[in-house]
Amino acid sequence: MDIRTNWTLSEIKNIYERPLLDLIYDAATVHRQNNAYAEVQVSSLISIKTGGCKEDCAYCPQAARYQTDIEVEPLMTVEKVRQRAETAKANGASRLCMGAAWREVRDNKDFDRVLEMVSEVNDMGLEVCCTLGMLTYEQAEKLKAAGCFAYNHNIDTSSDNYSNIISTRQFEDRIQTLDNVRKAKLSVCCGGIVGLGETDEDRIKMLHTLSTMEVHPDSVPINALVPVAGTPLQDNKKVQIDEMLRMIATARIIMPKSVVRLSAGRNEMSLAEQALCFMAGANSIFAGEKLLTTPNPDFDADRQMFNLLGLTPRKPFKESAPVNELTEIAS
Ligand code: SAM
Ligand code: DTB
Ligand code: SF4
Repeated sequence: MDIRTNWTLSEIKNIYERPLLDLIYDAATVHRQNNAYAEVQVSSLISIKTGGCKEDCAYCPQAARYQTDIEVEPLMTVEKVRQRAETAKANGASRLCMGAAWREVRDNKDFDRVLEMVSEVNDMGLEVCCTLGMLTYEQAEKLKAAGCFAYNHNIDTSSDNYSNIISTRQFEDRIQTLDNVRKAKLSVCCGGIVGLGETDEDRIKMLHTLSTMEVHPDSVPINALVPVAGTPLQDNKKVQIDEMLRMIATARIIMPKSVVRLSAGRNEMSLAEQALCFMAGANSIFAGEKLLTTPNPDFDADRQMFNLLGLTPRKPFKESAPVNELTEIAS
């Protein structure tokens, strides 16, 4: 199947609005044609620097300006990260994603320590992903040289809705960082959140932005908002399973070879609901009892789910380079 980067909004809308079972069936078909559909990538998250962030992302418990329950923690030691990586590896994770509550990366001792963490974890045979906020091209190159495999930087919502959610940076800033990441030949991980109060049109526009990037993101996390007390979105309505399914299935159809990650929100989902998400084309999860600051199913629960559904965890470095760069792009 051709990888298209010229999707129109109306094409995506037509897919997104199909009757739900037809949409899931079509997405499952695309998934089986393009991917080893029973293989699921297992990533584990570590919050290497928690809370106290200057930004005002309305969903985020780590923004300093909101009164939330999280404990602010300075940058972790390399040794602690190594221990956490060991546990993740022993539990079948192939990727370790290190998140920092930073607006942007600064060229200082903290960044040097992150580079050390990257190199240690890479030496353990795990794919390393970082999510550290905005990044220059030179910083992206340094991460790559240290052994970083992927960089996560979400657009979160549509460009139209962006300023309702975040005022301390612009949508364009995100796109600029993503360009720097792609140019440094890091695997690009970029997706968004459902449940911020956005309309279906915003969701379709967000998927349009992702699927019309010059090269599709290699992985696309679809997060359901985890409403956290103290944040402006604490009382938002719980995301329903049909909303997640429409997002995952549409993402699968328009970005057939990207890894689509069923991300935040799994703690609130039944096994049957998650099974439908895998059927609709999700082929990655975050595993381990915590995401960054909020609860997630533990490794044991996911092992049982994989056994029951006949899923297997994907081995690290299955693709030695960003998957979408290896593919011819149809115009
Ligand atoms: N500070 C960096 C940044 O913003 O890029 C990296 C860490 S930040 C916590 C990574 C992503 O987590 C955000 O872009 C957002 O998509 C997701 N996220 C944060 N809080 C969330 C929540 N309460 N529910 C769902 N997703 C959330
Ligand atoms: C992504 O898209 N989701 C992850 C990861 N990338 C960094 C983060 C989810 C965070 C959920 C809220 C929390 O645990 O703090
Ligand atoms: Fe800071 Fe990232 Fe949270 Fe925004 S999402 S407040 S940038 S940690």
